[in-house]
Amino acid sequence: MIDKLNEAFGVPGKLQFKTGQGDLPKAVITTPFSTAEAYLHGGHVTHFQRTGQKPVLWMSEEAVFRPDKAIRGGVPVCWPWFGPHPTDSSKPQHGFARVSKWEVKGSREMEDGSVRLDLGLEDSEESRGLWPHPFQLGLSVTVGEALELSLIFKNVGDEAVEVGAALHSYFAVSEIDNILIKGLEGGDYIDTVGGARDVKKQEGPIHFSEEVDRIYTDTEGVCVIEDPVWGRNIVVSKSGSRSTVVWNPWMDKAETMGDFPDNGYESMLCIEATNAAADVRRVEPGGMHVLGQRIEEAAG
Ligand code: TA6
Repeated sequence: MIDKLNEAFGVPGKLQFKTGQGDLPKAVITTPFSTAEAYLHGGHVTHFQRTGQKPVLWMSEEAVFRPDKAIRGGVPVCWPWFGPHPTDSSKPQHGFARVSKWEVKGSREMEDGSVRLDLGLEDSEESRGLWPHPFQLGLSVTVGEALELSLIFKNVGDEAVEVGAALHSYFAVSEIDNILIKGLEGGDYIDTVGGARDVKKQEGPIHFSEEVDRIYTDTEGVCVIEDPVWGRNIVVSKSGSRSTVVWNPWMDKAETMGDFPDNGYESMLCIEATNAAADVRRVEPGGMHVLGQRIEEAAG
Protein backbone atom coordinates (compact mmCIF):
# COMPACT_ATOMS: atom_id res chain seq x y z
CA MET A 1 0.00 0.00 0.00
CA ILE A 2 2.79 2.41 0.92
CA ASP A 3 4.58 1.76 -2.36
CA LYS A 4 1.37 2.39 -4.33
CA LEU A 5 0.77 5.65 -2.41
CA ASN A 6 4.31 6.86 -3.09
CA GLU A 7 4.06 5.89 -6.75
CA ALA A 8 0.80 7.76 -7.19
CA PHE A 9 1.16 10.71 -4.80
CA GLY A 10 4.75 10.93 -3.56
CA VAL A 11 6.69 14.14 -4.28
CA PRO A 12 10.42 13.33 -4.24
CA GLY A 13 12.17 15.01 -1.34
CA LYS A 14 8.92 16.72 -0.27
CA LEU A 15 6.16 14.21 0.41
CA GLN A 16 6.68 10.56 1.26
CA PHE A 17 4.23 7.97 2.60
CA LYS A 18 5.47 5.73 5.40
CA THR A 19 4.10 3.20 7.82
CA GLY A 20 3.34 5.12 10.99
CA GLN A 21 2.35 4.14 14.50
CA GLY A 22 -0.10 1.30 14.78
CA ASP A 23 1.01 0.30 11.25
CA LEU A 24 -1.24 3.07 9.96
CA PRO A 25 -0.12 4.87 6.77
CA LYS A 26 1.06 8.46 7.09
CA ALA A 27 2.34 11.22 4.87
CA VAL A 28 5.65 12.83 5.89
CA ILE A 29 6.04 16.32 4.43
CA THR A 30 9.31 18.27 4.28
CA THR A 31 9.54 21.83 2.98
CA PRO A 32 12.30 24.48 3.16
CA PHE A 33 10.36 26.06 6.04
CA SER A 34 8.84 23.20 8.01
CA THR A 35 7.93 19.56 8.44
CA ALA A 36 4.53 17.95 8.97
CA GLU A 37 2.89 14.56 9.21
CA ALA A 38 -0.66 13.43 8.48
CA TYR A 39 -2.33 10.04 8.93
CA LEU A 40 -4.94 8.71 6.50
CA HIS A 41 -6.71 7.44 9.61
CA GLY A 42 -9.08 10.24 10.54
CA GLY A 43 -7.53 12.65 8.01
CA HIS A 44 -5.40 13.52 11.00
CA VAL A 45 -2.50 15.99 10.96
CA THR A 46 -0.27 14.92 13.84
CA HIS A 47 2.80 17.12 13.42
CA PHE A 48 3.78 20.61 12.27
CA GLN A 49 7.11 22.20 13.10
CA ARG A 50 8.99 25.18 11.71
CA THR A 51 12.66 24.45 10.90
CA GLY A 52 14.80 25.09 14.01
CA GLN A 53 11.75 25.66 16.22
CA LYS A 54 9.76 23.52 18.66
CA PRO A 55 6.74 21.53 17.44
CA VAL A 56 3.62 23.70 17.12
CA LEU A 57 1.11 20.86 17.56
CA TRP A 58 0.90 18.81 20.76
CA MET A 59 0.70 15.04 20.62
CA SER A 60 -0.12 12.81 23.57
CA GLU A 61 2.66 10.34 24.39
CA GLU A 62 -0.17 7.92 25.20
CA ALA A 63 -2.09 8.41 21.94
CA VAL A 64 -3.64 5.21 20.60
CA PHE A 65 -3.20 4.48 16.90
CA ARG A 66 -6.07 2.12 16.12
CA PRO A 67 -8.77 2.28 13.41
CA ASP A 68 -11.54 2.51 16.01
CA LYS A 69 -9.93 5.29 18.07
CA ALA A 70 -9.32 9.00 17.49
CA ILE A 71 -5.66 9.99 17.71
CA ARG A 72 -5.10 12.20 20.78
CA GLY A 73 -3.39 15.41 19.73
CA GLY A 74 -2.56 17.13 16.44
CA VAL A 75 -5.72 18.24 14.59
CA PRO A 76 -8.67 15.84 14.97
CA VAL A 77 -11.38 16.42 12.33
CA CYS A 78 -14.72 16.55 14.12
CA TRP A 79 -17.58 16.04 11.62
CA PRO A 80 -20.60 15.92 10.94
CA TRP A 81 -21.34 16.95 14.52
CA PHE A 82 -19.34 18.63 17.29
CA GLY A 83 -19.38 17.12 20.78
CA PRO A 84 -22.02 14.52 21.64
CA HIS A 85 -24.54 13.63 18.89
CA PRO A 86 -27.44 16.07 19.24
CA THR A 87 -30.03 13.35 19.93
CA ASP A 88 -28.32 9.95 20.20
CA SER A 89 -25.59 9.62 22.85
CA SER A 90 -24.74 6.12 21.57
CA LYS A 91 -23.16 7.71 18.48
CA PRO A 92 -19.44 8.63 18.58
CA GLN A 93 -18.41 11.89 20.26
CA HIS A 94 -17.38 14.51 17.66
CA GLY A 95 -18.80 12.51 14.74
CA PHE A 96 -17.19 9.72 12.73
CA ALA A 97 -14.74 11.49 10.36
CA ARG A 98 -11.84 11.25 12.85
CA VAL A 99 -12.24 7.46 13.13
CA SER A 100 -12.67 6.85 9.41
CA LYS A 101 -10.13 5.80 6.79
CA TRP A 102 -9.52 8.72 4.43
CA GLU A 103 -8.08 8.38 0.92
CA VAL A 104 -5.37 10.42 -0.78
CA LYS A 105 -6.94 12.51 -3.53
CA GLY A 106 -3.96 14.59 -4.58
CA SER A 107 -0.58 16.07 -3.74
CA ARG A 108 1.60 18.79 -5.21
CA GLU A 109 4.47 21.17 -4.56
CA MET A 110 3.34 24.78 -4.83
CA GLU A 111 5.32 27.54 -6.53
CA ASP A 112 6.30 29.06 -3.14
CA GLY A 113 7.84 25.75 -1.99
CA SER A 114 4.91 24.74 0.21
CA VAL A 115 3.39 21.29 -0.21
CA ARG A 116 -0.31 20.53 -0.49
CA LEU A 117 -1.90 17.18 0.36
CA ASP A 118 -5.57 16.54 -0.40
CA LEU A 119 -7.40 13.81 1.49
CA GLY A 120 -11.00 12.68 0.92
CA LEU A 121 -13.81 10.77 2.63
CA GLU A 122 -17.18 9.72 1.20
CA ASP A 123 -20.26 8.13 2.65
CA SER A 124 -20.29 4.38 3.21
CA GLU A 125 -22.73 1.81 4.51
CA GLU A 126 -21.13 2.35 7.95
CA SER A 127 -21.38 6.13 7.81
CA ARG A 128 -24.99 6.00 6.60
CA GLY A 129 -25.79 3.94 9.67
CA LEU A 130 -24.59 6.88 11.77
CA TRP A 131 -25.69 9.76 9.51
CA PRO A 132 -28.18 8.88 6.76
CA HIS A 133 -26.83 11.18 4.07
CA PRO A 134 -24.45 10.91 1.09
CA PHE A 135 -21.50 13.28 1.31
CA GLN A 136 -18.13 14.22 -0.10
CA LEU A 137 -15.64 15.50 2.48
CA GLY A 138 -12.20 16.83 1.62
CA LEU A 139 -9.32 17.95 3.80
CA SER A 140 -6.76 20.15 2.11
CA VAL A 141 -3.48 20.38 4.07
CA THR A 142 -0.96 23.02 2.93
CA VAL A 143 2.41 22.93 4.69
CA GLY A 144 4.76 25.88 4.29
CA GLU A 145 5.70 28.76 6.56
CA ALA A 146 2.23 28.18 8.02
CA LEU A 147 -0.06 25.16 8.32
CA GLU A 148 -3.33 25.71 6.47
CA LEU A 149 -6.26 23.32 6.75
CA SER A 150 -9.53 23.44 4.81
CA LEU A 151 -12.35 21.02 5.55
CA ILE A 152 -14.59 21.02 2.47
CA PHE A 153 -18.07 19.48 2.70
CA LYS A 154 -20.11 18.97 -0.48
CA ASN A 155 -23.76 18.04 -0.08
CA VAL A 156 -24.15 15.52 -2.92
CA GLY A 157 -27.53 14.38 -1.58
CA ASP A 158 -31.01 15.65 -2.44
CA GLU A 159 -31.84 16.91 1.06
CA ALA A 160 -30.58 19.92 3.00
CA VAL A 161 -28.48 18.86 6.01
CA GLU A 162 -27.27 20.55 9.20
CA VAL A 163 -23.58 20.00 9.93
CA GLY A 164 -21.43 20.70 12.98
CA ALA A 165 -17.64 20.48 12.72
CA ALA A 166 -14.31 21.37 14.27
CA LEU A 167 -10.67 21.50 13.37
CA HIS A 168 -9.85 20.51 16.95
CA SER A 169 -6.22 21.66 17.11
CA TYR A 170 -3.94 20.80 20.05
CA PHE A 171 -1.07 23.26 20.59
CA ALA A 172 2.23 22.64 22.39
CA VAL A 173 3.14 25.22 25.06
CA SER A 174 6.06 25.59 27.48
CA GLU A 175 3.94 25.46 30.63
CA ILE A 176 0.24 26.28 30.84
CA ASP A 177 0.75 28.76 33.70
CA ASN A 178 2.88 30.95 31.40
CA ILE A 179 0.30 31.21 28.64
CA LEU A 180 -2.13 33.94 27.61
CA ILE A 181 -4.61 33.68 24.74
CA LYS A 182 -5.55 37.00 23.14
CA GLY A 183 -8.21 37.73 20.54
CA LEU A 184 -11.36 36.73 22.37
CA GLU A 185 -11.51 39.57 24.87
CA GLY A 186 -15.01 40.96 25.46
CA GLY A 187 -16.66 38.03 23.67
CA ASP A 188 -19.51 35.89 24.94
CA TYR A 189 -18.87 32.21 25.57
CA ILE A 190 -20.80 29.14 26.62
CA ASP A 191 -19.00 27.61 29.60
CA THR A 192 -19.49 23.85 29.18
CA VAL A 193 -17.30 22.69 32.08
CA GLY A 194 -19.11 19.92 33.95
CA GLY A 195 -21.85 19.83 31.33
CA ALA A 196 -23.00 23.38 32.08
CA ARG A 197 -24.25 25.74 29.38
CA ASP A 198 -23.83 29.06 31.22
CA VAL A 199 -23.26 32.10 28.99
CA LYS A 200 -20.45 34.34 30.27
CA LYS A 201 -18.33 37.23 28.99
CA GLN A 202 -14.57 37.00 28.46
CA GLU A 203 -12.86 39.62 30.61
CA GLY A 204 -9.39 40.27 29.19
CA PRO A 205 -7.01 37.62 27.76
CA ILE A 206 -7.55 33.94 28.67
CA HIS A 207 -5.28 32.63 31.45
CA PHE A 208 -5.50 29.00 32.61
CA SER A 209 -5.77 28.01 36.26
CA GLU A 210 -8.49 25.34 36.06
CA GLU A 211 -10.38 23.25 33.47
CA VAL A 212 -11.44 25.45 30.56
CA ASP A 213 -14.03 24.23 28.04
CA ARG A 214 -15.65 27.17 26.28
CA ILE A 215 -17.52 27.81 23.04
CA TYR A 216 -16.90 31.44 22.10
CA THR A 217 -19.86 32.58 20.00
CA ASP A 218 -20.22 35.15 17.21
CA THR A 219 -16.50 35.46 16.66
CA GLU A 220 -14.40 35.33 13.53
CA GLY A 221 -11.41 36.61 15.45
CA VAL A 222 -7.77 35.66 15.20
CA CYS A 223 -6.44 34.06 18.38
CA VAL A 224 -2.84 34.49 19.54
CA ILE A 225 -1.23 32.07 21.99
CA GLU A 226 1.48 34.06 23.80
CA ASP A 227 4.23 31.83 25.19
CA PRO A 228 6.93 34.11 26.68
CA VAL A 229 9.04 31.22 28.01
CA TRP A 230 9.45 29.70 24.53
CA GLY A 231 9.59 33.23 23.11
CA ARG A 232 6.90 32.60 20.53
CA ASN A 233 3.37 33.44 19.58
CA ILE A 234 1.16 30.99 17.72
CA VAL A 235 -1.33 32.85 15.53
CA VAL A 236 -4.53 30.91 14.83
CA SER A 237 -6.92 32.32 12.25
CA LYS A 238 -9.97 30.74 10.67
CA SER A 239 -12.67 30.94 8.01
CA GLY A 240 -16.17 29.52 7.63
CA SER A 241 -16.65 29.66 11.38
CA ARG A 242 -18.31 31.99 13.89
CA SER A 243 -17.55 29.86 16.96
CA THR A 244 -14.19 29.13 18.56
CA VAL A 245 -13.62 26.49 21.23
CA VAL A 246 -10.88 26.80 23.84
CA TRP A 247 -10.12 23.71 25.95
CA ASN A 248 -7.73 22.55 28.59
CA PRO A 249 -8.84 19.46 30.59
CA TRP A 250 -6.77 20.41 33.64
CA MET A 251 -5.74 17.87 36.26
CA ASP A 252 -8.88 15.89 37.14
CA LYS A 253 -10.14 15.35 33.60
CA ALA A 254 -6.62 14.54 32.36
CA GLU A 255 -6.53 11.69 34.87
CA THR A 256 -9.76 10.24 33.45
CA MET A 257 -8.44 10.00 29.88
CA GLY A 258 -6.51 6.81 29.16
CA ASP A 259 -4.71 8.28 26.14
CA PHE A 260 -3.71 11.51 27.89
CA PRO A 261 -0.83 11.72 30.44
CA ASP A 262 -1.95 12.84 33.90
CA ASN A 263 0.34 15.89 33.62
CA GLY A 264 -0.35 16.44 29.90
CA TYR A 265 -2.58 19.42 30.63
CA GLU A 266 0.52 21.39 31.64
CA SER A 267 1.97 21.39 28.11
CA MET A 268 -1.03 21.84 25.82
CA LEU A 269 -4.19 23.72 25.02
CA CYS A 270 -6.78 23.51 22.23
CA ILE A 271 -8.02 26.35 20.04
CA GLU A 272 -10.58 24.98 17.62
CA ALA A 273 -12.17 26.49 14.53
CA THR A 274 -15.71 25.17 14.86
CA ASN A 275 -19.26 25.17 13.63
CA ALA A 276 -20.64 24.49 17.10
CA ALA A 277 -23.73 25.43 19.14
CA ALA A 278 -25.81 27.93 17.10
CA ASP A 279 -23.09 28.01 14.45
CA VAL A 280 -23.99 24.64 12.92
CA ARG A 281 -24.38 25.10 9.18
CA ARG A 282 -27.34 24.18 6.94
CA VAL A 283 -26.11 23.10 3.52
CA GLU A 284 -28.60 22.79 0.67
CA PRO A 285 -28.45 19.98 -1.92
CA GLY A 286 -25.57 20.71 -4.26
CA GLY A 287 -24.16 23.24 -1.81
CA MET A 288 -20.91 23.20 0.11
CA HIS A 289 -19.28 24.56 3.26
CA VAL A 290 -15.59 25.14 3.93
CA LEU A 291 -14.17 25.37 7.45
CA GLY A 292 -10.60 26.65 7.49
CA GLN A 293 -7.84 27.17 10.03
CA ARG A 294 -4.42 28.74 9.50
CA ILE A 295 -1.68 28.18 12.09
CA GLU A 296 1.46 30.30 12.04
CA GLU A 297 4.36 30.73 14.46
CA ALA A 298 5.75 34.20 15.11
CA ALA A 299 8.50 35.50 17.36
CA GLY A 300 7.11 36.33 20.82
O1 TA6 B 1 -13.36 20.61 22.28
C1 TA6 B 1 -13.52 20.41 23.62
C2 TA6 B 1 -14.17 19.04 23.84
O2 TA6 B 1 -15.48 19.03 23.34
C3 TA6 B 1 -14.10 18.74 25.33
O3 TA6 B 1 -15.38 18.77 25.92
C4 TA6 B 1 -13.45 17.36 25.37
O4 TA6 B 1 -14.43 16.35 25.30
C5 TA6 B 1 -12.58 17.43 24.12
O5 TA6 B 1 -13.43 18.03 23.16
C6 TA6 B 1 -11.98 16.12 23.68
O6 TA6 B 1 -12.97 15.25 23.25
P1 TA6 B 1 -12.51 13.74 22.90
O7 TA6 B 1 -13.74 13.05 22.42
O8 TA6 B 1 -11.45 13.85 21.83
O9 TA6 B 1 -11.93 13.19 24.17
